[in-house]
Amino acid sequence: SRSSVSHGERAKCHPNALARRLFAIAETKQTNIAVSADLTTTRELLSIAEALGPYIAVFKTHIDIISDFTSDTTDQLQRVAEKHNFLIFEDRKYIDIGNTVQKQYRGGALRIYDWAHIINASVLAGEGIIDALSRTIENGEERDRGILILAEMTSKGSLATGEYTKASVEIARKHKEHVIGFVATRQLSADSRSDEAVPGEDFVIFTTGISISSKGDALGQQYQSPASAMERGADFLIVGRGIYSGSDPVASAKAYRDAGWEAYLSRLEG
Ligand code: BMP
Repeated sequence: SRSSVSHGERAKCHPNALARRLFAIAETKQTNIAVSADLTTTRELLSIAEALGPYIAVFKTHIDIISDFTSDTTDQLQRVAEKHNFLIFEDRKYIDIGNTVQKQYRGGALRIYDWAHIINASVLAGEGIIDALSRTIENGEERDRGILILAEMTSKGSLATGEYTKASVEIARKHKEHVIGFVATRQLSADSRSDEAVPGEDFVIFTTGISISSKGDALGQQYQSPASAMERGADFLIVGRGIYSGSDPVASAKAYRDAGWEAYLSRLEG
């Protein structure tokens, strides 16, 4: 991530076409919000996508929690994504041997490759998982596909730290054609202004565990504020219950968008 550079600049210069598209969306819609739409029916999923579409850059799904899933669920979601110009991120967290994740990504009942622009994977199983997912992208017909490496987690006692997080960055550096960045709580590779900056490297940081009003939940989730996450180097803020669980999700989405965008602008000036 290059936190001192504008989304507009990154939209022009990023080597990956999907990342360019992502930054262009952020710049055009003036939002760095990814809503985590953890809803459990097709009707709720599509209605929140339709309502929040104008205020978000990315729509994050857990498609395996939809109780009435059919291919129509994701066909319709793709239409809403085109209408409101956002990307779809399936938070599948692939974590298995290469041969298995290729089947989980490309096939099965969910056919995630067909409709999700962005997926994520853990490197617990080693570098082969990223190789396998990259090959699925290379052998497929969709060009706008990208991978995020799950480099850290926000849950209490997370073991995704230290050497694991370091290995995440090293593996990402070897797979820059398809790995566009990380799910992490902070900047992981050097800022472009620092001496350690790697020329041409521009990983995108998606940060989960964001709330304006809460510090955590009863099951170990830990939150930080939009301003704190942006200060630590986030590029996109993933917000779930903070947006969809209140009485007015649209008003909440606007509040998170404003907070995230204001923090982004002050970082640019800083
Ligand atoms: P919420 O904002 O309601 O706490 O939801 C957070 C979302 O981000 C969930 O979909 C969860 O699966 C995901 N997530 C997380 O909370 N922490 C992580 O470290 C990684 C995640 O993907």
